[in-house]
Amino acid sequence: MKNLLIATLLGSALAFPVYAAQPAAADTSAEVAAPLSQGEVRKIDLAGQKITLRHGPLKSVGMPPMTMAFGVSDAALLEGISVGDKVRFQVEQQGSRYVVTELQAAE
Ligand SMILES: [Cu+2]
Repeated sequence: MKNLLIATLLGSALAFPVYAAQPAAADTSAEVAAPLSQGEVRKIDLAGQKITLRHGPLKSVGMPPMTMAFGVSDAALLEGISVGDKVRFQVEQQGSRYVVTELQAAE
């Protein structure tokens, strides 16, 4: 009886990682899109590599909705983005600064 129980536990322990690995491998696009926050562009400072966004709640850094300026990790992120655009973005806290690390226009 004990052997049967152990065999069952071992069987399920071995089976789970196999099932878990399949959706994770096939679902990389959803994984990237999920953490993005919603915002609207208020101001773009190309030279200063800054963007002012009116944003919704930012769960990744624990921030309520507001309008504020962010640094941008790469000036190329600002290309093709205009004031008034609705955007999806990702923010990272770097010391006392909040930096946009991902930015894309939202429909
Ligand atoms: Cu904010």
